[in-house]
Amino acid sequence: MNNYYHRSQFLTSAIQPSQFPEPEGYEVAFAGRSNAGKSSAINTLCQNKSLARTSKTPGRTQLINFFTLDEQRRLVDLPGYGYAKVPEKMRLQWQKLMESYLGQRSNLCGLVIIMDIRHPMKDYDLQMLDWCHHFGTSSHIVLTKADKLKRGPALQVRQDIIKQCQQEGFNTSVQIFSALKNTGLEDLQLILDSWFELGEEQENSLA
Ligand SMILES: Nc1nc2c(ncn2[C@@H]2O[C@H](COP(=O)(O)OP(=O)(O)O)[C@@H](O)[C@H]2O)c(=O)[nH]1
Ligand SMILES: [Mg+2]
Repeated sequence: MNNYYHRSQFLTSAIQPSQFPEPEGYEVAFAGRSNAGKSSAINTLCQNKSLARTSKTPGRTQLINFFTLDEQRRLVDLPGYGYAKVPEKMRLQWQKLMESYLGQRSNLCGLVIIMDIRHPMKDYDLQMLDWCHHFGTSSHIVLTKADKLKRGPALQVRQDIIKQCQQEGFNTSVQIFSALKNTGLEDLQLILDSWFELGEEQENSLA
């Protein structure tokens, strides 16, 4: 396992594209519905309980948070979506910010889509998969809170989603995860490692 996950540090927050840091090194971004367990997954990945803030009430902050792992690698916490009470104006702001990040970020090497295993593949999750398909971005689905289901049913949800993605033409991988039990931590790190490596290889082949 690569230890750079344990060296994570907050870099900066952006509320609009002009505040994005220079696209240096490689970034892996995390998206997910509010309250799906995105911040908890990032904290578990980095084994740092206070890195990304977690809360019991769905947040309204429309910020993109950037974290560094080392000089070459970053994690990006995208604003949560699908919170029913968000006014239309905020939803449009969210849409614009997400599109400008996902559509234009030159050093983005993959998107992790966090879903509550009990409520997977909702509208906005499908929109994320659609965007990845459209922009040619690698994607990985993390079915979190797997501790809420028995192992058999949890694996069945994963199988069903793999099948659904094949039918829709989405080229994505799918895993189960639990921030509470550290389930699937290594699987997630291996996917991210491979994306970071691929990014480096592609850059070297252009040089
Ligand atoms: N049982 C269980 N609860 C979790 C897990 N991950 C997150 N939660 C809880 O779900 C709620 C939302 O988590 P958070 O990480 O803040 O979600 P975010 O809005 O997607 O960033 C919090 O109360 C967490 O404690 C998990 O793997 N298992
Ligand atoms: Mg969060």
